[in-house]
Amino acid sequence: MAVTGAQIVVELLKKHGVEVVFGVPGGSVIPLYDVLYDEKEITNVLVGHEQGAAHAADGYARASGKIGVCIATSGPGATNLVTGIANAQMDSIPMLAITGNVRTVMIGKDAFQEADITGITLPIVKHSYLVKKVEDLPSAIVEGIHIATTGRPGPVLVDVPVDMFTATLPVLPDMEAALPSYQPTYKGHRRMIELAAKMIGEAKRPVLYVGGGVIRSGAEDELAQLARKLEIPVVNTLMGKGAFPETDTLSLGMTGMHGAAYSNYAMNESDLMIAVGARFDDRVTGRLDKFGVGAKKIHIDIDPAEIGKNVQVDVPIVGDARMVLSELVKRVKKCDASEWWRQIRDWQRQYPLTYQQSAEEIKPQYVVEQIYDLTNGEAIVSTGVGQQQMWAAQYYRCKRPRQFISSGGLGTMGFGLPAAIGAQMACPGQLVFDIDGDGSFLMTIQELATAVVQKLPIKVAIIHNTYLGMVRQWQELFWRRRYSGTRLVAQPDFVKVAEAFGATGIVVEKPDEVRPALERSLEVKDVPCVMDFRVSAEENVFPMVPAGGALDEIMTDPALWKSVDKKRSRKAG
Ligand SMILES: Cc1ncc(C[n+]2csc(CCOP(=O)(O)OP(=O)(O)O)c2C)c(N)n1
Ligand SMILES: [Mg+2]
Repeated sequence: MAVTGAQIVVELLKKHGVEVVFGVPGGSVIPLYDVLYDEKEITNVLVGHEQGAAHAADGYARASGKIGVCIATSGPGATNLVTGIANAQMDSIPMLAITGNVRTVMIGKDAFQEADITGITLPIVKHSYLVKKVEDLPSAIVEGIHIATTGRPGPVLVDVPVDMFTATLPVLPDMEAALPSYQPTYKGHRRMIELAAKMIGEAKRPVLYVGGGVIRSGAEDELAQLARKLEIPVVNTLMGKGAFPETDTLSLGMTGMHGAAYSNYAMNESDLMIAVGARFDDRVTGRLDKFGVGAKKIHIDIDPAEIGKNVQVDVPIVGDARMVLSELVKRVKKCDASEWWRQIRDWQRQYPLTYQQSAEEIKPQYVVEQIYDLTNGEAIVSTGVGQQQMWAAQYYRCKRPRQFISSGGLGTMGFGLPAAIGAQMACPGQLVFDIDGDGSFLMTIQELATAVVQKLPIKVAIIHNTYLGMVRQWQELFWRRRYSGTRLVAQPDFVKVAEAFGATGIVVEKPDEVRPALERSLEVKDVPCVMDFRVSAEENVFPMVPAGGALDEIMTDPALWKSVDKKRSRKAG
């Protein structure tokens, strides 16, 4: 019996293990939605805005390790996906975005709801297809999934004119992706691995610098073996949270602009950096000409384009982190890093990650600490973007991969709630917290309806500081407190908003109400619980490497102790 393009898409999604799709229908995708209507094996999640669909697919992928799928109609539906696609591209998230388009004969005629979405997204996808013949539809889906999920993962867009959904093929082709020119390198070069092992053997102040690539590759066990065998410090990026347990004595936690001072000092003073699945992002390196000048560098990455992109390295190893680490670990011996550890422990004592507690005002860091304590560090945590994201990263220490779901590369406000929806769909039995900003939350607040319909017991902790706080912090420190456009003057009553959507809302105004509110939220089943934490308005995220500064120019909270670099912080303040 003949099959339609829409049936082909759905059958191939099922064949590749897709269990949930997020989207909004429209004229160009009605045939696809019509097939989904009868489909038992795929949950069809209607979201409020296509950006929410892309972020939910992204959150689903991050939490599950599987591909996330989103669907949008032609024109505005497709363009609404753009931010979410760019977000997935920057953080290497496997995603399939299926868009409808106007009929093939109408393409290029400025037809109603026509947008050149393959053109628009060209720089922000790993690959894309515009299907012009129904014969090409099966390979576009199969190859698309293959490309999105292999090598360095990323988003693939398949744009399908509506008549391709209704056109038929005599049978559903049984096919595998055949892409001779796309062959990612998984196995690291043996000679390079040997060189790396030798370099590690000679190092006195080595540091393992691990990023999201470790999580994408599933290399956490191999990484832990290497770290434990060598007994050397491990720092992680924002994306690398959970790649190595941040609770481990070898872990120095997050490095970079808002990483712990000791973690940044360790990076800067090291004589050997072993970068694994990390890309020397500017938020990690700070000023490049002062970054790790005394360190040799080994760079393990599956994407050859990352090697030497920002930083020249001594030993490049192109390959899959898991495969490379498992080879490397066989060839190394324990390092003698006792002197180095003495120095690091000293820094840890001198510059701990800390903040000033208050009995009157709720400190945002305290809220995160309490969430951490109550959930025993086991929850899945998504975030918005801004100060709250950095406090979540600093104070919610992650024990396992896929636990921390945050927009790293693009820094997309509004990511938190839809990403939490995707994560909760992927992990129904687990506790999911969205630690969000008052500004960020508003950007995709409509997805509360999605969470209510799907009966998702997500806990939303709004760090309500009445500011676009991170921008305000920069204005305070570097722009003479000229708070232009950063005061959120007319925030809605978040409790009423939550209730209007059919969720539970709790307002929290005093420090001693924080814990009881969180405990109450755990009792809320089947609907989201929105907690409005009225926190101190002008709290800053410290420590901080000023943009463009070197890692050793890190500023600590002037109120806590004498700044590491007094001159700089006085000037900035
Ligand atoms: C979509 C988007 N627009 C603008 C920005 C720039 N930006 C970065 S942080 C920030 C403030 C975020 O405010 P809020 O969500 O309240 O978080 P807070 O910093 O107060 O914790 C802004 C506007 C961004 N990252 N994303
Ligand atoms: Mg805010």
